Amino acid sequence: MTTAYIGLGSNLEKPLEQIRRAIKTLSQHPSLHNISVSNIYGSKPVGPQDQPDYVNAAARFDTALSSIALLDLLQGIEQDHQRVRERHWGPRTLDLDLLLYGNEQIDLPRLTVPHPFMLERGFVIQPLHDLAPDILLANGTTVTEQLHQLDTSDLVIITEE
Ligand code: A4P
Ligand code: MG
Repeated sequence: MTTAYIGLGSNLEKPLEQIRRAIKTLSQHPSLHNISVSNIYGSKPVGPQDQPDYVNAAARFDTALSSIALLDLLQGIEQDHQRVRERHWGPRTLDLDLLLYGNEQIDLPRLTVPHPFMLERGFVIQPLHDLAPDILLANGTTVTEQLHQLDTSDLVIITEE
């Protein structure tokens, strides 16, 4: 079993419902065990500003799936949400990013882990902090220390787990 962390994001088609539905799907999946979910946050878009605000969260679970099989599963759930992806860093109904897969460093054409932009993104690090404040990130700092480097003033808690 490997412990994995994922980031969830949505800013189209009732984002909070998208995130809640994705959490339910993940919780009920037979290959994902001991799932825990962060608080759910509202956040301002990073990247193009002419798009709606996001809803973001993170989840942790244990799985016997390989990293690629897990990516397939996550992309399948994105498809089930009829994800529309119009442009890079643009609006989407559901985005599931594999943040961490155990301590593995993965560099495949389809998969880079740890997720390349996670360290600089408050909307990733804040929910990750809810789940695992003390784990070490790729740059050698804890999630708590990394959080203190970031501006999280645009984040608001929508629901507390
Ligand atoms: N891929 C490689 N590594 C991974 C990984 N660790 N997890 C590949 C998931 N996918 C990974 O992803 C493109 C390809 O990346 C996939 O086919 C997969 O094989 P995508 O999500 O389809 O592409 P994208 O959305 O155009 O780009 P990207 O880089 O995934 O966008 P991000 O980084 O997800 O950013 N602002 C706020 N406040 N909240 C957000 O959630 N999200 C984005 C999207 C921009 N701004 C945001 C938010
Ligand atoms: Mg993505």
